[in-house]
Formats: sequence, C-alpha cells, structure tokens
Amino acid sequence: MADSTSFLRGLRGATILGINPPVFDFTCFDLWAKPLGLLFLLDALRRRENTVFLLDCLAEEAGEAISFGRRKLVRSEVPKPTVFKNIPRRYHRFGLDDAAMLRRMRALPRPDCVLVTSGMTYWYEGVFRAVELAKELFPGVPVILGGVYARLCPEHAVRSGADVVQDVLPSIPLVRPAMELYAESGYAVLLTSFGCPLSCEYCASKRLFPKFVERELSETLADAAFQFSLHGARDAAFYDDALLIDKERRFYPLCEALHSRFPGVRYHTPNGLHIREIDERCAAVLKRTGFQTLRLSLESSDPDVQRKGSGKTSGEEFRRALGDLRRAGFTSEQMETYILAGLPGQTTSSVADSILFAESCGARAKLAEFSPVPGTPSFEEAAAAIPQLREEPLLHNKTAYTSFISGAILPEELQRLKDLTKHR
Ligand code: B12
Ligand code: SF4
Repeated sequence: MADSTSFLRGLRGATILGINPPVFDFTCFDLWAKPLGLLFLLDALRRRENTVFLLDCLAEEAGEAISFGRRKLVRSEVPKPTVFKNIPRRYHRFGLDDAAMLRRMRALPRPDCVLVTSGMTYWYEGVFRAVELAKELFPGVPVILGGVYARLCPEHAVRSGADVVQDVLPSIPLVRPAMELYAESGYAVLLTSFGCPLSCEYCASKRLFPKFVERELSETLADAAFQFSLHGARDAAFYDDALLIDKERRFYPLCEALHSRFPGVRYHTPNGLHIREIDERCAAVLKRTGFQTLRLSLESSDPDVQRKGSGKTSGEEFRRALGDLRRAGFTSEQMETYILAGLPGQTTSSVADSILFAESCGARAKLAEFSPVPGTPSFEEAAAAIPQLREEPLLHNKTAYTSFISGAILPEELQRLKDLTKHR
C-alpha cells in the first residue's frame, strides 16, 4: 500500500478508526487544540459511506473546566527520555494511558483501517504508542500515519511501525471537521485557509502547505453553524496562519455573517495575527464580532529578527495597531503578544528589549520558545551547530531547546525574561 491517498480514496463501506495520540512533554495546555486535519479526513471518509470512529486521547477523560470552553488535560508523570535526563523539569504523559486506550479500542468494532495523526515533531513518543497499541490489538489491519510530524520527519516516522507514512498532503477534498465524533466539545475550531503567503525563516507553513489555499466563505460558515449546533459551544478558535490576509474580501464578510448568525459567540486566535493588517476598521470588526483572546505576532522588535520573519511587521506598526485595538475596546489582558526566544543568533538582550517594547505599547508579552522545525532555514542554521537535531526530533522540544539543548539562553536568564513578562 505505497500510495495511501488512492487507498483512502478507494475505501467504501469500511470501518475506520482515527487516533489523536497522547502527548509526552514537559507542559501541554489546551489552547483550543483539536486534531483538525484528522477530523477533516474522517469527515471526507464518512461521506464516502464509511463508518468512522475517533479516539482522541487528549479529549477523552479531560480534566476540570477552564476558561472559554476548554478543559485541563489529565496527566501523569513519566520517566524522562534519556536525551532529557539532565533537564531539571518533570515530564508527563498527557491524555489517556495505555490501559485506557486499549479499553476504548476494545469497545469499538474491529476497524478495516487505522489513521493516526501527529502534531509537533517532538511529540512522536505518543504517536509510536498509538501505532504500537493499534497493531497489537488489530493485527493485520493497516495503520496509516499522517499529520505534521509525519510530513516534516518522514524518515524518522517510518520507525513508528505504521504501514504507511503519509508525507504529502492527501488529495482528498476536505469538507468539514467531524466534530460530531466528540461526546462533548466546549468549543468550535475554524479554518478559512490553508497555509500562508509569507515565508518566515523559522516556520514550516510553506513546507506543509506549499500554496496558500482559501476556503469558500460558505464552507467556514457551514462549519461554524454545524459545530455551534452540536454541543452548545459558545467559543471558537481560528487555526489560520494568515487570517487577516486580504481582509476586505475574506475576513470582513465572514465576520459580518458570523456576527449576524451567531451572536454572543467568543472568538480566539491562538495562532498569532498579522499586525500590519490591523487598522482602525479591522480592530472595530474584531471587537464587534466578539473576538476575546487575540494573539499578536510581533515576535521581536529587533530589525534583524524581524527580517527573518519576512519583515511582516515593524515596531511602529505594532504601536499603531495596539492603539487601534485599545480604542476599539480591547484590554491588555486580551492582547497577548508573542515574543520569540531562542532563535539561532538571537541574544538575550534582544528578547528583553522586545518584551519591554511590547509592554511599553500596552500589550502583554508572551514568550514563544523557539522550536527548530525541519525544512526551514532556521532549522538548518541550528542543525549546523547541533547535528543531532536531524536524528532526534525530541530535541526540537520548545521547553528543552533554548535553555538546555542549544544553551542560547541559560535557564536563569530565561526565567528572568519570563518574570519580565509578568512585571506590569
Ligand atoms: C493551529 C496550530 C497550533 C495550535 C494547536 C494545534 C493542535 N491541534 O495541536 C496552537 C496555537 C496551540 C499551536 C501551538 C504551538 N505550535 Co503550532 N501550529 C498550528 C498550525 C498553524 C496549524 C495546524 C493545523 O491544525 N493545520 C490545519 C490542518 C487541517 O492541517 P494538518 O493538521 O497539517 O493536517 C493535514 C495533513 O497533515 C493531513 N493529516 C492530518 N492528520 C492525518 C492523519 C492521516 C492518517 C493522514 C493520511 C493525513 C493526515 O490532513 C490535513 C489536511 O491535508 C501549524 C502550522 C501549519 N500551517 O500547519 C503550526 C505548527 C504545527 N506549530 C508549530 C509550533 C512551533 C508551535 C509552538 C511550539 C509555538 C510556540 N513556540 O509556542 C506551540 C507548541 C504547543 C506545545 N504545547 O508544545 C510548528 C511545528 C513545530 C514542530 N517542531 O513540530 C508548526 C508547523 C508551525 C511552524 N512554526 O512551523 N499550534
Ligand atoms: S507569517 Fe506566520 S505563518 Fe506565515 S510564514 Fe511567517 S510565521 Fe509562518
């Protein structure tokens, strides 16, 4: 089964199990995270007369409710992998344990095919567990592995034991996420486009989605209507890389329709917004539509770092956008601003200056620790100094990389930078 796309396209009347694996990491929060790619795929397969099931190891047995429709993830401490043994931090498994996964899978009909998705490259331990358990329980059933890790590290992903690693975009029309497979979901996830027209040196968006592809406005609206009808969700998160690009033609009409059809819904942008696109009108539209949590992609106030980020914003544009957002009624708490830390060549003082600059404009700075992503210029730069990055994706871990793997910012310095973001 070398070509999984034609295999998947050919499936009719089959029983298919999709798995979102547990996560092994130092920390993990539900920033409105759902396995959107897998949910699209399961929906497409269901429309072809297949019966689909979902085992989302992060969502099942989730913990107490937190803000905006989310829940805490359940976790248990696990031994650290050898590469992390000198890191003085606890390591956890988030989501279901093996016994619970097996129990859930045993309760389902035997599938004809198992689809395992993957997120961050450094989350492959959970992916390997999912493949192994599926193989153990359903011998002879093909297991296909796809998602971000599979696409960025296909050679490593082969070691999972999956029968096929899907390392290209599956060419199957993706209609809407199969959110009905959740017994309960406190929020909706929305996507108006795939990919991004820009090419920042540290980002894999172009590699994952070589072309920026817009979805029809009606598709996003249908997704929203369907998800809001399901479990009474009153929150929705956008996953777009470039939500505001061409905003007059795409975003404004969408907001108009969302506002009139779904009053009272709170919207969130966990993935940063392009600051250059935010002007007086845009800020007013965001406010009127019901956006609650804005993440803004300043990333740095240092022109050298800004260049690596496609020159997508300047300090002045940020200051102006913040003013517009404030006048529209957004508070500092609602406008967290991502500041990158740990990029190859970036100094601690450059990060500190960026934090102070963001806060001086009235925003709340939030450190985004750098994760080297295979296939990007920044990864190549990082791997020139640390060749093991090519062999061991665990080393891409955002919590481990900056202070402990590259040593770019010492743990005490990183703590001081984090303290700086809390000093208001
Ligand atoms: C939304 C998003 C998030 C969300 C959460 C998403 C989630 N569900 O976990 C949030 C905002 C929380 C997030 C956080 C982070 N993210 Co992020 N995120 C994304 C983003 C923008 C979109 C992912 C997505 O859902 N795409 C839409 C769906 C439809 O596509 P997809 O999942 O790729 O699936 C497609 C195929 O792969 C396929 N598919 C999927 N599953 C399967 C399964 C099978 C069997 C098959 C056949 C096919 C298949 O179908 C889909 C459509 O074709 C990507 C960038 C991108 N453009 O992909 C970055 C990205 C994944 N994130 C990245 C990074 C760096 C981060 C952060 C580390 C940022 C930071 N410094 O804090 C954090 C890490 C969080 C953590 N706990 O460690 C990196 C990857 C890093 C890595 N080493 O792997 C990416 C690639 C962006 C980048 N910078 O290059 N992220
Ligand atoms: S603007 Fe954002 S999504 Fe687009 S390439 Fe740059 S970092 Fe990636």
